[in-house]
Amino acid sequence: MNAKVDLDCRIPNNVGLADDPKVRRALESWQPKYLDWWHEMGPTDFEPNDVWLRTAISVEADGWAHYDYVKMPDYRWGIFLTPREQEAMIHVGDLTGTPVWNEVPGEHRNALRRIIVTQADTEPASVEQQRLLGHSAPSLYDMRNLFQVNVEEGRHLWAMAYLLYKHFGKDGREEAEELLERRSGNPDKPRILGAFNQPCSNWLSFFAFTMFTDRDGKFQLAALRESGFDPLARSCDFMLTEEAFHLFVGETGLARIIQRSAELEKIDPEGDVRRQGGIDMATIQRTINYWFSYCLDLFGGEISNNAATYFAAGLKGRFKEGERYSDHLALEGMYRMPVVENERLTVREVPLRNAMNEVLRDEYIKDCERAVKKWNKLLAELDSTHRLTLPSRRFHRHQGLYADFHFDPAGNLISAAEFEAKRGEWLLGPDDERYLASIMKPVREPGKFANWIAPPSHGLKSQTIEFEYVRNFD
Ligand code: BYC
Repeated sequence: MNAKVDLDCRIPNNVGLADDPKVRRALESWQPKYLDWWHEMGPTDFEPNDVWLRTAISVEADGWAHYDYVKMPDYRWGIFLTPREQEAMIHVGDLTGTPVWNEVPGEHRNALRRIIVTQADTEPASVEQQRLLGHSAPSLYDMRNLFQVNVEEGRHLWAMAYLLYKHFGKDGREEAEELLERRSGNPDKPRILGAFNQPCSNWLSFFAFTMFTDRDGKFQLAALRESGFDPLARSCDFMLTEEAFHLFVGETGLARIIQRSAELEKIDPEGDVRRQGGIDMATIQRTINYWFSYCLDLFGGEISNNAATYFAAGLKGRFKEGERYSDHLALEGMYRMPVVENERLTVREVPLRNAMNEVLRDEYIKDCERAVKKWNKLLAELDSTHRLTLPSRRFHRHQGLYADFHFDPAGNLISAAEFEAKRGEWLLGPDDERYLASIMKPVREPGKFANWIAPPSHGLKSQTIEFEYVRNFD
């Protein structure tokens, strides 16, 4: 059932495309449309540059990636599924203990298509959101990381497009085409999920995006890796390998900004970070509040019939379902959830299956809290009195139970007027955007970094910080 890695054909893959002419031809006809999309919506102004990129070339734990200079349009976007050693069993929901599906079961076709299309849609969306950031990159190191993230999101789109072409016939073909037609932030043909239509126009937002939004990706992919639909589970498994680097970019990028801000605060006689050309802690906090709250929405409603159905049918599991849980039916438990009733917060018990979105959101929040703790430790080490926090899960929500109400960052119910009065204090806004745009001038000398961010502790792979990660500028 595992095909060998084929790197010499038009679409590198380990899914046996050479022996599957129908799907191969379909994907080969999608390829030029994908490239047209990349030439229109990718980081187009950097197409002539040589970028020192990682390319996936196999699925072996050691040596799955190759590093070299590549021009982005020549990147070899491939399709790789983690191989199965033996026949796997469904381990989520009502069919636990029966063999996984290698084909889509008719009764789950619509649900699976919807999940795959939603996942797929986020990949090109993020490339679109980030397409102009190369112009204001704080270093060649960071510019290269941005492009690494971009090409790999493109590869994740390929992974999902393959599933659509291989398993969903005519509908799959149409969905794959539409993935290249929707546009982030376009009111007439927006991307599917809210966070993927928000502008990401500066590097503080880019690092918050890779920290918080890519982290939603980590948890959604981890839930889909538990799926009874084996090709989806195996695709997501391999995508997670690449995703780890994107999370590193976000978490360490924010840490480097926080470090530099603490340093600049000490340099300025009045502790005014902006006067020193840096990013003050209040702006960092507003950025965290903004992106974290939009990303909480990506987990869907707190009480969700969709989530219960996906779990029952074995389409989506919990984070590390196989390792962490012994009861894979989840028919018994209840989840205690704060809800608004009669204009006050009260706790309601929800059957566990209906609370699966919330169970996954809990894991996500825990992981984000871990990172914030690390940043605060760094602030303490630098003798800064500032501390960063995550806002309450109820703050600034657009999906689910809390979307119709207003809460302060501590999670207290407040009026719409109170929220509006504080919006500028709590959330990244136009004044911040203007200031951030004013300081984010490109730095392209190898080993040099913009004033508002500290250098990383080391270079990438075997390279130094001074390495020319992107070259061949006009
Ligand atoms: N925005 O039952 P509900 C990544 C809709 S990120 C807009 O509450 P459900 C990446 C929902 O579609 C990971 N609409 O939620 C990161 C439904 O609409 P319909 C992406 C939303 O279905 C960075 C209605 O509200 N992967 O990989 O249980 C860079 C009620 O839905 C939103 C996935 O998302 C929203 N935020 O859960 C690159 C995994 N939330 O059908 C990549 C696949 C909900 O009534 N997706 N709605 O019209 C899923 O599993 C689920 O669709 C969701 C929603 C978790 C998103």
